[in-house]
Amino acid sequence: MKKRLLPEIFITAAFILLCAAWPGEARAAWRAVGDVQSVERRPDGVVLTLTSGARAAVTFHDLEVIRVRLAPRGAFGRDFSYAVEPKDRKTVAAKISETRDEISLSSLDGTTVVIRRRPFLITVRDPRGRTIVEDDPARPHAFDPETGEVEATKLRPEWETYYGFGEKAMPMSRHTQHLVMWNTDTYGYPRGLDPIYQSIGFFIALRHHGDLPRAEPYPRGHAYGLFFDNTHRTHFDMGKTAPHRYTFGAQGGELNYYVFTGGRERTPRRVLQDYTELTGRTPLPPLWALGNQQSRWSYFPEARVREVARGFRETRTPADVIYLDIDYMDGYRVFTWDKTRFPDPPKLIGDLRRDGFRTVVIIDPGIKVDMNYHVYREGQAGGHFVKDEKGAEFHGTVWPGTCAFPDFTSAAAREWFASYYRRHLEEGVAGFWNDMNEPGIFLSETTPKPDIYHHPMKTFPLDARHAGDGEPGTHARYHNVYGMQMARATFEGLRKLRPDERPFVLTRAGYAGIQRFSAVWTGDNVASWDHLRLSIPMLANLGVSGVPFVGSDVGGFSGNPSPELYARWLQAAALTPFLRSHSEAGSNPHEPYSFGPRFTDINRASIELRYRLLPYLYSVFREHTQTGAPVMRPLWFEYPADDRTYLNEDQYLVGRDLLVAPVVTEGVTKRKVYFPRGDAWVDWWTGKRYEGGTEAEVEAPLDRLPLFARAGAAIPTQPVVQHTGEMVGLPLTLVVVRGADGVSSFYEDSGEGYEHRRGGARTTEVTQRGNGLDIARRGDYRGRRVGALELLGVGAAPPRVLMGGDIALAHERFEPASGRLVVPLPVDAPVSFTIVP
Ligand code: MIG
Repeated sequence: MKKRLLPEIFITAAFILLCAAWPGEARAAWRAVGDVQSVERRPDGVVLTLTSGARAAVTFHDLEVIRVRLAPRGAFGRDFSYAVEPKDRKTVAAKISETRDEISLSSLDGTTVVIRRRPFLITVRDPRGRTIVEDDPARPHAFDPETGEVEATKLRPEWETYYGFGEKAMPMSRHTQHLVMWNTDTYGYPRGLDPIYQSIGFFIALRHHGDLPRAEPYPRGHAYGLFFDNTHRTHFDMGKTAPHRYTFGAQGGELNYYVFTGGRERTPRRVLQDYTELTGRTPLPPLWALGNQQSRWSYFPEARVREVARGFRETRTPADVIYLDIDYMDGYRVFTWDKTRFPDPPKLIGDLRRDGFRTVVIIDPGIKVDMNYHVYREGQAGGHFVKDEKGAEFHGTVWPGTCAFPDFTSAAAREWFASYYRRHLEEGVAGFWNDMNEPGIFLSETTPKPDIYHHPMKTFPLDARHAGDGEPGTHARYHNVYGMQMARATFEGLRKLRPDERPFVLTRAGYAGIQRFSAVWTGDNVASWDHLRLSIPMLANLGVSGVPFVGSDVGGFSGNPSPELYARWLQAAALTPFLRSHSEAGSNPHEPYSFGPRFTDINRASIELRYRLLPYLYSVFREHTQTGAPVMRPLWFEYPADDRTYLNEDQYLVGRDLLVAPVVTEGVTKRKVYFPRGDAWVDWWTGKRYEGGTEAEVEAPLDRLPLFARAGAAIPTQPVVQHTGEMVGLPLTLVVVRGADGVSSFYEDSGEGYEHRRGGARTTEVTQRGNGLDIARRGDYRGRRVGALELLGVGAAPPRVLMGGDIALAHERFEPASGRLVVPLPVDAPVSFTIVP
């Protein structure tokens, strides 16, 4: 590799110039796509030739999903996408009609696309003829023939808010923001920095309709979704430049986007269901991966790892996973061990496993250029590395020094790389953590930490060459999928090597569809209150971008949290889908038991709460596999008719039934909580009832996470365990939230493997109607018995619970302070109860 050691000042100047010269300003070469010249009918839509020479295909991808493809030079590329889950697709018939001015396509359910001919403009209408989204007539689809850039602009109604876009260090709604997709290693990213690690060009638009006539059959919030599937550097201007429009575009490739109308419901739920039908869902993770995870850069040597594990068990702080960061390797060579620090990995991993800990190790993409290193030698011999513009092996500097990089856009390279996981699996490693896969590289040997956020040299040169799975292309084209394809290599490799186990993969970079392969963490955050606050909109928006298994480094990766900040962070994160503490080398210890005895108790309680609720959390993961709904949900996702939820970003829902309102401000012991309209909520700790559509100030002493359960719900819980291995056979306690009728269900299977796909699963449905409580079961899996009912929110005079219609249950226990009536059930308890007030 040419060593390009530019003086810092020059780098900074180049960076500023680069920003200033970014497109959008000089529009001289831009051309509108023009008028419709000819129409070619297809079963699912039309292909249009436009006067600029561009061609557009407007088709129905599904009844309520419209696809627009626009090739500026008139020739469509191969129809291939890394985002779209490969599966057989039915063709959706479109009814096509033409007039002098318009072409209109309708699907069976009445969703309609109206295409204006002069110039080419698209409007999407719902089955009742109302506009969902339309092009801005002042800015038709356009392209720049010199640079290859493409762009589309839609009208933006007042008060339309936007969510999703994957991982952004931004507030809940992204209206009036300008966003860029270009995966970037952004150590210690400040709020607002963009882009960061992930590129997901999907968003959900939500619009409040104000007071509508009574005849209005829809809820007052209407949603639709848009996914721009283009792997080049893309941008989205969501009403920043002009509030009445939004624009999205890319530096190359086709305009290729989908509009999700949300069907008749037009709800966020429906939009996300359709988006995840297209790009896939996260399969059920192994149960242990839902446990508490502990990481650090790095725990070494082996004695330190054992000491940390012991620390958890001795302080009775539950945990399931321990991580090994880069220092376990021999000179940062992936798939090797530092034999001094870790003389006997299988022994260590086996001992940890017997103590209930799984081991996860980090695997980076950089392969040290070293002829004595078998991975490099074999990769070179197989031609598996990314090439430079001349076709020679591309080299860049990362942790090991000079490295070559597997071309994960090649199936052969993916398989080759994945084959090395075999050894680690044999050693007992349970999961893998793919880092630095933006890909990030260092500016030089002397700047080990990438300290300039967006310098173009922080990744491969734009003209480096990739195989592109049969569509060879430059790094400019494939940069944004590199990380996802690495995670895919890992996931698919593990599936093959261990067909009976569910893989656990964690990745930093990704593209739309990453959820099929991996969990995602939000990279190098900071130990600050602001980053704690930011973690909620970041994670919730990842969830509605189709990525459910997400978490942030608890306590903040860089810097040192105060004991209070760490405790509040752990509370806030306790019920997030992926729970992991992680911290930078050189920082103070970040184990939950390392902040003094008082905080050890507080932190233990946060983790215990998670373990109590694991049966519920697991059920919510299962729900994701069925509907695409996220595990961690922003309030508006469930309550789109309540516009007071639209900008809420310091509360979240776990599934449908739990509302979490963490404290994210220093020194505070109360906070305001908004209860979304449409349900009543019961305080988890006091049993106090709050009506939907109201706000209340609640007590939040340092040892309490404000938590509320939806009236009418039934939530499966279990006794505290030290790790998921202790769950087997433990009876469940069903928390029955009083105060409304309702139906909830929870899901059980063995927590590992694939028997659940062959009938080894069970769903339990719990119905509360008036005084009746019924439990119904579906499925063959022999799950755990309900050992007790816990009626929450029962008030001062507790009811009596009768088995069936008559026999009163003995041994009831009433806890007035927590508004709970605990009713132990005999082994042969029936499935119907009467609750007599
Ligand atoms: O250049 O592996 O985001 O979690 O501890 C830093 C060392 C590389 C960045 C990851 C961080 C990890 C660290 N890595």
